[in-house]
Amino acid sequence: MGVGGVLFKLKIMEFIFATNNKHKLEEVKHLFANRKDITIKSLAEIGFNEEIPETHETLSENAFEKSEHIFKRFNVNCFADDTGLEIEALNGAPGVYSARYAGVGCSFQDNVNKTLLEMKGKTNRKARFRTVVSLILEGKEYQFEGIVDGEILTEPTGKDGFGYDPIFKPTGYDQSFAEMDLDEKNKISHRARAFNKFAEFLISIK
Ligand code: ITT
Repeated sequence: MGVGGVLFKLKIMEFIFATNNKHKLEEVKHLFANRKDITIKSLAEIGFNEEIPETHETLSENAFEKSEHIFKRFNVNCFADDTGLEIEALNGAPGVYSARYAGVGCSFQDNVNKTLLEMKGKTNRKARFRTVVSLILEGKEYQFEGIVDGEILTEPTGKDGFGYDPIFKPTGYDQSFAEMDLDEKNKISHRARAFNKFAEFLISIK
């Protein structure tokens, strides 16, 4: 029973996050930690241990491919995130190929090393992270985009985060993403911006 005898009924929405990236899962769970009406489950929690195909050349198509894969298999509300680091001096590379920039099966460190090599001597260091979230809610798809501008550092700095975080410094800050804790990164990151739109959308349809 709620205040003043009014019965408040909290409608809890459950989503599967179609990702095999444990860092993304941690960031997004942290972002929604205060939203008691939203439950996020990992693929492991529903017993799915396979790779999800990513066969397209845009973040938008790949994000949809991932969410659709899980929706078709489990018929549940779910979402996926496809993210790319887009570097101006490299004509937008690694972009949609960010996960395998240094080759299939490469590590985060390999990708960082390759990026630093490609950027050697380049004075234009402008870059941005872009995330596209594909949400499938009751069988219908919705997308949300988040972007953060910044620059590529000349050497890795910081130990937190994942992927390209040690070489990305967001505009207006003097720390790399890898020097920020989860709370700080979640205030400004591409992923947080996309998921804030996602959260606003869920409120708007309630
Ligand atoms: P899923 O597809 O299973 O979600 P993934 O790691 O393959 O996981 P992406 O296809 O979106 O994810 O690949 C994006 C790559 O870009 C990822 O592997 C990281 O190397 C990098 N990346 C994504 N988000 C990042 C972030 O917030 N900070 C630093 N690097 C990031």
